[in-house]
Amino acid sequence: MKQLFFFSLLFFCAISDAQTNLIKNGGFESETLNWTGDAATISPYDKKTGKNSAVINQFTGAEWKAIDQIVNIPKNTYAVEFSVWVKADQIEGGKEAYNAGLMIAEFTNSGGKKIVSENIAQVKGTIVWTNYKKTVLVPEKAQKIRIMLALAQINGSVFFDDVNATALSEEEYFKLNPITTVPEGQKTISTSKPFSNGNFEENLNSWNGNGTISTTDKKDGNAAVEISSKIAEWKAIDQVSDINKGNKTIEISGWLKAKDIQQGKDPWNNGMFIIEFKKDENTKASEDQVIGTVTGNTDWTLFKKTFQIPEGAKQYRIMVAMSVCTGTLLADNIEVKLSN
Ligand SMILES: [Ca+2]
Ligand SMILES: [Ca+2]
Repeated sequence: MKQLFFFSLLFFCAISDAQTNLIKNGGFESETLNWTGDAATISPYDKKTGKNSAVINQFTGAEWKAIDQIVNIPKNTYAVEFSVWVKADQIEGGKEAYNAGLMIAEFTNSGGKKIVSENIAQVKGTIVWTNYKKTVLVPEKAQKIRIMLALAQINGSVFFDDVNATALSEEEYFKLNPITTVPEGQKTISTSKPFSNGNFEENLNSWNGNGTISTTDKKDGNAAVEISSKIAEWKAIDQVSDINKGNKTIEISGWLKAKDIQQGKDPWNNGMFIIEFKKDENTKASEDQVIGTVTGNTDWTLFKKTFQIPEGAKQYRIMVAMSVCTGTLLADNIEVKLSN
């Protein structure tokens, strides 16, 4: 009994841990504990929740004034959802857009070297308490996040409360941010057949959509598929194949390469390799699942995943997509293994 209790406690911790705020004392209820720097003071009069908020005031000089906190990114974190409540009082002037009240999330490697920096909130003038939210994909090699609350070389007052950073696993992330694929009406009618021509040696045979064949840049053989987009729109190739009775799992692998892919408005607006399970032509058997994503410039990279086939799924659609982003995506050697 004792042991059972111990295990359920562990299980409970594992679940709740994924959803907890990575930031300590984000509501400033313990004044400025856990925060570094002396630029902020506690405001018990003007706050969003609880007893306190933190305020950074500056009346002359327009210097950089900030407090910060460094947090570790938990293992298997795919994205971090940031949220903060901000209020501004007379933040005026400043030549640059970043001369503002700011919350910045800087992803760093283990040595503290900056990989990428994202503005979560950026406020000017006078505004009432407003919630700012942004989800950022964790860049490769990122180990820590430095959260900065700042008045960036400008005069005025900025208040912060309920600073939050929640780590999301890949599954949690895509549950919260389901991928919007091409409208059903635009999809071509599927025909019953096994998956084929994943190596693009027969050009675009078996595939639907807007790809071209690349014979200069390929992983293997003579050809790969290339999907290029100059404007941020959905551009993809896809192939629908049958699931046989008794199939329980499906393993999908394929090679992707990104050339100058600029992420679109949403974090998943990248080069993507996706599987969709279907009950019939118009009904999905589950949310779309991601096999891999690429952005920027990458070399040929192998992505491989195994999925349980959802209840009632009769077909699967494999998509290689430029998901509302610009640049060029290449794919080659896509393989599928169904097993019972
Ligand atoms: Ca508070
Ligand atoms: Ca090939």
